[in-house]
Amino acid sequence: MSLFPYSQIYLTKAHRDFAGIQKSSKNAYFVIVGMPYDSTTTYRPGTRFAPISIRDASINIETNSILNNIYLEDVDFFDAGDVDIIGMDVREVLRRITSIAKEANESKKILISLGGEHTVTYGIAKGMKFDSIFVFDAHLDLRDEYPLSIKYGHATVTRRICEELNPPRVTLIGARAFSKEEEEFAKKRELEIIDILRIKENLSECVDLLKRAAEESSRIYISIDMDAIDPSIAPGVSNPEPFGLSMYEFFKLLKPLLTKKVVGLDLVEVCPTYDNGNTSVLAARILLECLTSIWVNRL
Ligand SMILES: [Mn+2]
Repeated sequence: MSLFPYSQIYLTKAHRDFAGIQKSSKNAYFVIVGMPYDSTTTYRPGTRFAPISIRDASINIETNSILNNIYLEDVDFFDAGDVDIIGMDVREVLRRITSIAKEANESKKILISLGGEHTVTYGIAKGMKFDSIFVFDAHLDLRDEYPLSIKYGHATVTRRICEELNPPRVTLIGARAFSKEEEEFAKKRELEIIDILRIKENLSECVDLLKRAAEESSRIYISIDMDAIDPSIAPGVSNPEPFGLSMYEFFKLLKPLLTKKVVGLDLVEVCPTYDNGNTSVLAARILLECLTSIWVNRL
């Protein structure tokens, strides 16, 4: 039986598998899917090239985990390739992504998605069952429309998730760039925002808060927008914002969330056309640490 009996028609095998390792799809604990979409991008285009670029980077780094005492080849994952969505209408793109997320979720595989722009997260979240979503992002992505009249895009994604999917817990981590409209919506909806100043001034308090939030959750979804990390470290993103997370801060905040409760995780907004190569390598390293962390906590 194929992993994705229905959505197979929407997937194209990548020319390289993540980390150059391919295990059987049947036994895979994780399934990796590329989502090369960037048609709503308003500033620096090119995130459609991220899945290829991150896979290329992943075969050029060592497979040992920094956070866990294991190697990536000890983890059961399967790289299913990329969804066929480049340049398509956003509603069709989201429909395809949702069908894949739903199948992964129903077959009890943890879906690891490689963006693409942040918009893909809405499609994934719609196909998943979870009660808590944790979003690492410099931005709030809580605009109602952006640009005017555009409802489904990279700057409205968290707003659509809140309004249409209504998860009980929404936590935004690393925020430092937003409009008045977004701030008002966040207050009204009582979203938990762990902003950058709070992190810089009291990291351990923020880590404890996330630990508690993870304990109180039963099914966790994680979205990592690479622009949460400081652009001096991760320059290749579509909308860079100064004063971001260091790698130490990022991993300290992320680690307590990487439990057996995770149902899916995405890493979005890597933009190879504006990268010096470092951002894709960093993305590959982050994914390796996520896979190994969730794996060691699976029992
Ligand atoms: Mn962002």
